[in-house]
Amino acid sequence: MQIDLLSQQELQQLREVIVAADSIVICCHVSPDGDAIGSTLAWAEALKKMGKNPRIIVPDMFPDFLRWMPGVETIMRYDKHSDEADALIADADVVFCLDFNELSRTDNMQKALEATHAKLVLIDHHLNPMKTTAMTISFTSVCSTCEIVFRLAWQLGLFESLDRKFADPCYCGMMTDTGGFTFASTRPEIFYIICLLLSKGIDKDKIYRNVFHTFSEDRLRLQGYILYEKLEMAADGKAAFFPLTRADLERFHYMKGDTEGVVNMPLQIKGVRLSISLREDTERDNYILVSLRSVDDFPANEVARDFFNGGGHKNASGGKLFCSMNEAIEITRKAIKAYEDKL
Ligand SMILES: [Mn+2]
Repeated sequence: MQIDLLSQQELQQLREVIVAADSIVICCHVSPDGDAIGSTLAWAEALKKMGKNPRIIVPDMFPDFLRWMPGVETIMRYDKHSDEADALIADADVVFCLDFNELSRTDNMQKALEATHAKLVLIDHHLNPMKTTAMTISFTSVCSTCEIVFRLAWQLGLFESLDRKFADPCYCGMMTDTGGFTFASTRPEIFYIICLLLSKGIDKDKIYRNVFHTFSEDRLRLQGYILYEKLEMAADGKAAFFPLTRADLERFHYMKGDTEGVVNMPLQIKGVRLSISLREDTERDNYILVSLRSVDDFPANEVARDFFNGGGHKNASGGKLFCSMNEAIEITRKAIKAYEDKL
């Protein structure tokens, strides 16, 4: 199995960048997810094996279900410690930018990253990587930044010396970016790498539970309520959508993240190819957040663009509407009708 990603010349360049750096910062995108946190932690472990002492700085809060990962206590939040973080970024020799493709994705950290004299090295798998960096390590067909980090560590010859502090977060990011290996995960390298990570003693079943089985009672009951009371089928059972009002959310003591993933659930119904969620913003009036999911070649991003002031990926898109929920429901029905022949 071919694990190497870089040419010998690129590998040498990366090694030189690392070896020459006295102070290293690793950062990721705003609202960090499993891949963002996992890859920063795993890369930090790899760099430690090269004798470095990198600092991880993330723009803001990350979810509680990532707190079990070894090393999370070393992560500095920019929004809480911006002065200290600014100094670290300004004095860094190298800043590794993980799991994002342009500096605006770091939100409040963008200015500091633009101002630093440090070499910026991108390690990412999103489309359209930024070009302004000292080295751009971008592989858009790789499932996650964690997988890239694994393969870089492997190619740098670090695998033998690494332990669970590397393997746990690395596996976590690969798992979360593929929905537990249910999408974007058919390449055999992924499972070869999992095999290697298992040899480090990771408990993959426990990692799954730590990340995915952490609902509050309210969150699970909200899902049940949505599916039982709110789901509306359309286009002869080939599309489904549901509206969530502020009152709905209040009834189930809504917390940020509680509706995450619910939009995928109608796709479990046989024949459904498009699912749309409409959610009233908790603060702004006449502001509806729209989320779209599809399967196969149905272009959810075109529906998002044409009807919901949005866009995104073919199978996962988003948008927003500035109207009442009743109007939003009408727009949704119209959108599905307009795309019925593609469903
Ligand atoms: Mn990612």
